[in-house]
Amino acid sequence: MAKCKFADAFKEEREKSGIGKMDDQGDPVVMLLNHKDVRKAAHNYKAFSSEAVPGRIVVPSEVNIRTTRQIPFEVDPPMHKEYRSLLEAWFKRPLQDTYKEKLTTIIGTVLDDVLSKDKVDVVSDLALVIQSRALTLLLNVPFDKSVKWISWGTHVFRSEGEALDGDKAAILYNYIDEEIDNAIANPTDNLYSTLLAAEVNGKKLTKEEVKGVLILTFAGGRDTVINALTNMMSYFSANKKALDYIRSKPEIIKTAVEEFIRYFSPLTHMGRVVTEDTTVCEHAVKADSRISLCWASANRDEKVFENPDEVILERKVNPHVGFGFSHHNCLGATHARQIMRITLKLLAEKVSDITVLEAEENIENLGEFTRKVGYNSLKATFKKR
Ligand code: HEM
Ligand code: EMZ
Repeated sequence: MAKCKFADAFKEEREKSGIGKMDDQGDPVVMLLNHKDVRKAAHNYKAFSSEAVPGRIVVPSEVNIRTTRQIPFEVDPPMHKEYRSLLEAWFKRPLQDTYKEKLTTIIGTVLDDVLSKDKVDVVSDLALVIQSRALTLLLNVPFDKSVKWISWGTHVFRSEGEALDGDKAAILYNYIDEEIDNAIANPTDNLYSTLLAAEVNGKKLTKEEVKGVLILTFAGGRDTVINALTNMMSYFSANKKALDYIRSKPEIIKTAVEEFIRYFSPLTHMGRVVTEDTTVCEHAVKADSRISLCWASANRDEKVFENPDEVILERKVNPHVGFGFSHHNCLGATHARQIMRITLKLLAEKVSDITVLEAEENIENLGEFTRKVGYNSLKATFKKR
C-alpha cells in the first residue's frame, strides 16, 4: 500500500528531541511532536491556553485579519463548557437518518456529475462542491446558499501566493453579519436563529458571539474537509485494488475513514499560548510564547502506531488525534465523518477507477519542516462501474 506518499516530515525531530521550531510572522512556535506530549498539553489548558488574542493560536497567526473570537475554539474551561454544551446537540444532527439521506443525495449527485465528465479537478469540481453543499445541512439553510460559498474557493482566509488575505476574510465576515441580521429580522430554524435565541449563564448570546461560532463553522470545516476528500481520491489512484476491496467489505468503511484521517491529518497543528514559564520535552518555554500541538506528527508516532507510514484500512487500534484531543476535540467531526463515510460508500458503489493525471501539491512551510497537506489542484479521470 502507498508507502510514504505522504511522507512524515517530523520523524527525525520527533525521535531526536520531541520538538520542532518555526517562526511565524515574528511570533515563533515550539511544536510538540510526540503523541503523549500532544495529548498531555491539549488537556492542560491552565499552562497552554486557547484563550489568547483572537487568531493567535492559529498557525499562521490570524491576529492581523481577525478580531472576532472563534467560539468555542478560542475559549478555555470553564466557559468553554458552557458554549460547548449549547452547541453539542446541533452538531450531532449528522447522526440522524434524514440528515444522512440528504447527504447521500448531495454526494451522489456530485459523483454522478464527475462521472459524466472526461476529466475533473478533484479539488474544485468534487471536494469543494461536496463540502459547501454539505454545509447547508449543518447550518440548516437553503441549498442554493452553497453557490456563493463555492465561489469563495477552498480557504476563506488564504488565497494563492498569500498566507493570509484580509480582503477575502472581510467577505466572509460581512456575509455572516448580513445573515445574522436576516435571522434577527426573520427568525427561522437555522443555526443563526438557534444561536440568537440561545442563552449562556442566563444571558442571550450577543451578535459577536454568534458571529464567532459561524466564522469557525465556515473556516474550520473548509480546507480540512477538502483536503481529507482530495487525499482520499489520490490514494485510490495510487492503490488500484482498494476500491474493489472496500466494495467487497463495506463493513470496514468506518475504520478506513479513521485511518485516512490519521494518515493524512488534514489539520497539521494548532497553537496554544504558554501562560507561565515552563518546559516542554525538557525545552524551556516562556510565558506568553506559543507552542503547537502537532496532530500530524503525533499520528505517525511509532511508539503508538505500528507501521505508522502505511495506510492500513482495517487498523484495529487507532487512537489518532486527527480531530484533536480533550475538551476542544473537533465539534464538526460527526459531520466530517459522515461526509467521508458516505463518499467512500458511494465511490465503491459507483466508481471502478480513479486515475490522477496532474497534481499540484499544497505544501506547508513550517520552519525546518515542509509538509504536504493536500493539493491545490488534482486533475483526474473517474470511470463508472
Ligand atoms: C476543532 C480537525 C472538520 C469545526 C478541531 C480540532 C481539530 C480539528 C484537530 C482541535 C483544535 C484544537 O484543539 O485547538 C478537523 C478535521 C476535520 C474537521 C481534520 C475534517 C476532516 C470540521 C468541520 C467543522 C469543524 C466540518 C464544522 C463545520 C470544529 C470546531 C472546533 C474544531 C467548532 C472547535 C471545538 C472546540 O473548541 O470545542 N477540528 N476538523 N471541524 N473543529 Fe474541526
Ligand atoms: C480556525 C481553524 C479551526 C482558523 C479547528 O481549526 O481552522 C483554520 O482553517 C482557520 O483558518 O480560523 O477556524
